[in-house]
Formats: sequence, C-alpha cells, structure tokens
Amino acid sequence: MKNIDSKSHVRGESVYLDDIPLVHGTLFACAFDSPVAHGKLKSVDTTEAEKSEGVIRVITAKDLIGENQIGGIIPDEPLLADDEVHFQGMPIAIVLAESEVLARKAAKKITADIEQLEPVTDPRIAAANNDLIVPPKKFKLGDTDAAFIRCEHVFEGRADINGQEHLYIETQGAYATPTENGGLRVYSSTQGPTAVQRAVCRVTGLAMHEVEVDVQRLGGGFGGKEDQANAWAAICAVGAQLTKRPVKYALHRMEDMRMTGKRHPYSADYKIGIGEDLKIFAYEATFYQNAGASADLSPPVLERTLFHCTNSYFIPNVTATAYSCRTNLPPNTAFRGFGGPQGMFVIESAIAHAAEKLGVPAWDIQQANLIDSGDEFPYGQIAESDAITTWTQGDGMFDFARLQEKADEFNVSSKYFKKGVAMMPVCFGISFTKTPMNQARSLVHVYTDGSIAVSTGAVEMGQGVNTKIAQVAASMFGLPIEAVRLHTTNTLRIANTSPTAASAAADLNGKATQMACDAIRERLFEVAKPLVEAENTADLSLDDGFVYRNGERTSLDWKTLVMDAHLQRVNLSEHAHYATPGINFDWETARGHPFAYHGYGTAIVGVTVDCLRGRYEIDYVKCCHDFGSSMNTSVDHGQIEGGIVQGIGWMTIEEVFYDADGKLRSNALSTYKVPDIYSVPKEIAILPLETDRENLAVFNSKAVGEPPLMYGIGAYFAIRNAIKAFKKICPPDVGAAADHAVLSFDAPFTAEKVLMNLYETADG
Ligand code: MTE
Ligand code: LUZ
Ligand code: MOS
Repeated sequence: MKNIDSKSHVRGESVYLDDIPLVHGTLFACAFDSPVAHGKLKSVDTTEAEKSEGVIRVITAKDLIGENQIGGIIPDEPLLADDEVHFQGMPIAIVLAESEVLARKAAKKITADIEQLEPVTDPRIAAANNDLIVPPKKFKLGDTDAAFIRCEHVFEGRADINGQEHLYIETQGAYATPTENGGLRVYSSTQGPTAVQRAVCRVTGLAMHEVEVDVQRLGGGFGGKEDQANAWAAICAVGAQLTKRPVKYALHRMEDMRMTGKRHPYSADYKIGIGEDLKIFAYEATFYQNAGASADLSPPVLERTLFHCTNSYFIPNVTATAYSCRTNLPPNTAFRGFGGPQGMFVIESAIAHAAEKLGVPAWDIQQANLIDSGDEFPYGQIAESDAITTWTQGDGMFDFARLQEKADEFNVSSKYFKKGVAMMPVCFGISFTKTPMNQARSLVHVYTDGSIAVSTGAVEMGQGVNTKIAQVAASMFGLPIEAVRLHTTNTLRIANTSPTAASAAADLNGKATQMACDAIRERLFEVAKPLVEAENTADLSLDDGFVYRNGERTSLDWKTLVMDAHLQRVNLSEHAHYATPGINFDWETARGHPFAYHGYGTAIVGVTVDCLRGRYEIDYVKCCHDFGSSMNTSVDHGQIEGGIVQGIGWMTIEEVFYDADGKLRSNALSTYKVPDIYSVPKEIAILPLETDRENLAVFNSKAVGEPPLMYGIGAYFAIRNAIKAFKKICPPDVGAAADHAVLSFDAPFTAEKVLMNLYETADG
C-alpha cells in the first residue's frame, strides 16, 4: 500500500509550515546572528534597525520575560547571546517587522561590538583543555589489558569522521499566535512538539497548559528537528508574547545551514587484537565527539556511539571511552543513527586495518565475528541475533564471492578504472537509550458516521508513520484505510510526547493506537453480542465493514453497530498509553537491557573508481534486511533506499567544512554537495528477512527508519578497496610502514581525497 500522503505530495497540496494561512497582523522575524565564533559580546546596537521601515520591535536577551535558556538536557544554551558568543550563527537579536523582506533588511543594520576570543574547532584540542560537555562515558566488557597481551596480532590507528548537513527540504520554522489570556498556539516544524512546548514555556514564563504546539507534518527532519526546532519556536513565541501579534519565522536555506547544528564529527583512536582464527579478542576505542558550543543532544548521541561501538560483532574484551568535547561550532545534534554510525565507522576501520596487515579480506574477519544469540553486548544486554542469518541469506541470494570475483576480473583488464567491493553488516538497537522516553499515547475517536480520527504523539516527516498508524486502526476495525484520518500532532490532544526519533515512532505510537482501538472494539463487541446472538465476544471479529461471528459474516454492519453503541451511551473514544516493557539501563554500572530488540542486516556495496580523476560511481548496494514482519513494504523499501543514499552521501561526497575561524564554508547548496539522481547507486537490491520474535513492535514489525543509513558506510570501504587495487596494495601488505594502515581512515571520501590517496606514496 502506498504512503497515504503520496497523492497530496505530488499535487503540491500537502500542508507544511509555510503553507499555513496567515492571520491578519502577522509579523515576520529575522535573527541577527554572531559573525564570529567566539568572543565577549560588549554591546549590541539596534537603533538603525529599529528605525528601519516596517520594524515593530527588536528583541535582545534582556527583553525576555522568562529565562534566556533553551538547553533541553543541560541548561547551557541561551536563546539569544547575552555576554558571550560561542559560535558563528548564534542568534543575538531578533527583528520583528511587517514583512519578511523588511525584517531581513533591518537585521542587516544591527551591529555588535564583540571582543574576539580564540575559537576551538578541534575536539581533541577541547579534550586536552578538559572542556567537556559531560564527564567521559565508558563501556567495559572483560579485561582488555590482559586480553591484548594474549593476542597474536594487535593493531592501532586513528579514524576521523566528518559531520553531515541534514538538508531537510523544509527548513526550520515556526509560527506563534497569541491566544486568550496570554496563552500561545505554536505551529512548528518539529519532531518534538513537547520539546518545543517546554522551550517556549521556559523563555516566556508560561505554564505548559497555556501553550499549544501543533504539527501537521515536516518536509524531513532526519534528527535535525528533534531538538533544534526549539529555538525558532521560542523566538516566535517571545515575539508574539511581547507584541501580542502572530509571529512567523521560516529560515532561509543559508540561515539554516549557518545557524543550526549537524551530525557530530568524531575523531577516534582504536586498538584491535586478533587471534590466528581471525577472532577479535580485544577492542579498545576512544571517541572524541565534536559537540559544538552547547550540549543539545550530544550526551545521548555520545552514549549511542558506545552502544554501537562493536556494531554486529561479538568481542569478549572491550573498553570504549567517549568524550563530548565543547568547540565553537553550532551545537551538533541528532542525525539518523544518532552517534551509532560514527561508532560503527571506527570498528570497521579497525577491521580493515587488521585485514590489510594480516593479508586476508576484511570480510573474513567480519564474518568470523558476527554476534550470535546468547552473546553479550558490551553493555550487558544478551543478543537475540539475526546477524549471521542476514549474512548467509544475503550470500545465498547475491553470491558475495562471485561479486568479488567479478570485480577482480574487471580490475585485471582495466588500467584506470578499478572496482572495489565491501561488506557492511549492521546491528542497531531499537528504543530510546533513555528508558523513560519509551512511551507514547494515542487518542482514537469513532464518530457516529463510522469514520475514525486518530491523534498520536508521532510526527509525520516523510517516513510514513501516519500510514502505518492508519493501517493499524483500519485493520483493528476491519475497515478500508480511507475510513481512518490521522490528525495533527498536537500537545492538547496528546501530552508529554517523546520526540519522533530513535526509529521508534511507529513502534510506540502504533502500539498505543492498537491498544486504543482494542478497547473501543471490546466495547463494540459487547453491544454486538446480543444483536448477532453470539455467546461470547471472543467469537466476534470485524472485517470488510461487517461483524463476523465465528468467522462468518453477520448482517450487522459497522455503521449500524457504531450508531447503536452511541444510542446506548457507550464510549466511542479511547486514549491509550503504551510503554515498552522489559527495558532498563543503569549508567552507574553501564549495564542493562536498553533495547527492546535490535535491527540486523548485511549489505554488499560495489563501486567503480575512475583512477585518473578520483571520481567514482556506486554500482550497487545489495542487502539482506531484517524487517520482522513489515507492515508496509512500499514504505519500508523507501526508507531503506533513502537511508542508503543518505549514508553514502555522508561517507562520500558530503563535506561539511568549517575553517579555523569556525566559519562554515560549505554554507549553501553550491558548496555542499548531496547525492542527486546521478550519484545514487545504480542498483539497490533488498532481500527481506522475515523474523518472528516475541519482543517485536506493532504487528511484529521492526523499526526501519535509521538502520539502513549505516549500509552506506560500506561505500567508503569499497572505494578504499578500489584504490588499493589501483595501487596494487595486495595483502599481505609488506610495503607500507610497519603498523600503520596503508591508507588513512578519514571520511568522507570526496573525489579530491580519493585522488590524493591514489597518487600519494607511503612516504608522502
Ligand atoms: N524518512 C524521511 N522521509 N524523512 C525523515 O526525516 N527521518 C529518519 C527516519 N526516516 C526521516 C526518515 C529518522 S532520523 C528517524 S529517527 C525515523 O525516520 C523516525 O521515524 P520512525 O520512528 O517513524 O521510523
Ligand atoms: N534520540 C534520543 C534518539 O533522544 N535518544 C535516542 O536513543 C535516540 N536514538 C536514535 C535517534 N534519536
Ligand atoms: Mo532520528 S536521529 O532519531 O530523529
């Protein structure tokens, strides 16, 4: 079944923030943001801006009625800079004007006197200065010190991973309107309506019951609006509070790129110990996360890096340490995978390094160490693993060895084009690692005409969660999908929502919807029982718009049943709450069972590198992916394809570039390249693995939103293998300096870097 939004999307009728009809008297906001990355803010001059045409008011930190603070996890993030600026793009003042053009014109007239301080952009320097967002976090399994002594082979190295711009098609934005008695209604392009509500309350001093946040849908979030939609909503709210007029702010692309945080860049050191049997016996990793200027979501992102630092592998001795380093960049934030992909890149680098030195294909090491059911993750959870199954079934379908042979054959006959192949297994934990966040609510109304309205805490951002939830309700009532309408995500209908994140929105909100429907259905069966002369409500079911008794259709149809129930004064509405059972985690011991389950998969990625120009094409990504029991193959395949392309973009052509002054140079679509139709893989093949376990999500499905992104990591290693083929670096690699990997691990593999790697020699 297609995504229920497909038609309105292609007709251009879907409503996004910028499509909301404006109320008469609406003002437009524009931020004046810091031109320097670090400095003392001595004064701000807004006089010229205030005199500018159409300007109603200019707001600075001192005007706020509430607190000048939007830090969700740690209160370290002022909404507007007061005495210091921490990054280029940090909002300092807000202009409110009669039109967007006039607001922007006036913002350019603001000046600030800033005494510049030395900016730090490198997380290792921040760590050396002990400038950390939170104390270091550590996972320990077994005893690495003792284990390394017993390993036949030990390799050490460094891996660097750059950030990633979210590039949601719809930029950040909000629209706040005053309501009665000083309250506010805020439309926001956010993944976290409650996070927005909290931030708005903090800066305005209002209570949560005075602020309504409403979200129709997003033109993409990808994690970038899990927390970072808050600032723009807070700015509009403050403006509306102070002027008593509606205020809208929809960021321009370059403002959005400059002022918002991205995926965290990481720098990491690894040490891997391997036995003659290719078993990884010990692994040590130290991660330096580039958090940016304030905490935002960096602490849980850091934690998920640790949770995924051994990817799909079982390693008996692991020590992983992670530092969240404060730098003068915009606060980095959630991005599909949430720190997991960075952790996986590092272990894959360590394995590639070891393989090179041992003279074996990396995939021999990968395959020899896949985690099996009963094995322990470094955080104490015992795996119920399908890692090996996805590998062997993928091999059965795609014949990995044959694909490698084909590349080898091609490479023998081709001098300047070389093919590379790499395997990428993925294991991703599903649940928010912070256990209390794993709860959701759903409000279901059955109306007397038989139609159904559903509201949940889930935000639709293109991933199809509304389609899946509509499917749940339709199937519970035995009705066509058209009988169900999903409504906006609204904090008055659904309170205390967790953000739509961690790939868990359909899992959590789908379950809550199922529970709500089930409760209504039970009441309806009580009404139906005498009407169809059933002995037991357990004999009844709903299908095709009719009541069935013992599997046989009765003459009682849905609409009649609903109206009868209403006339008998039976409640046709239900508000249900779901909390994932069986999960826990304790950071005191760094142990627990944080994930309801893991999503597994194995991909093989093939590329062709043009060794004269450094350019490359992705020939194919073929994966065996564990869906549990997919609720919607069309939506899920779309998630896999999109995730793969986004992951490949991160690993190859997307290059976030801040200069030493902390200025974003890749600040527009002319300087930041994302995959387009010409650079996506020529083939994406998906072999579904249907698994069935008791702990899965609604209708035995498995979350699919984030895991496929990590298949894209395979593209990096496939390119690397093609370069090695060109340089005739054949295992065992005797030529290069003893302990270093022959090529450094430094993502993304842009064409420039590929070219340099192709022609640089080991001694420079
Ligand atoms: N797909 C689309 N089209 N747009 C998005 O913004 N976000 C991804 C993923 N897929 C995203 C997407 C991220 S980061 C997450 S966490 C999940 O969707 C969230 O939705 P889910 O929990 O319903 O899978
Ligand atoms: N957000 C969050 C996430 O707050 N906690 C998580 O564990 C998480 N995981 C993935 C993506 N977003
Ligand atoms: Mo996704 S990074 O959990 O929004």
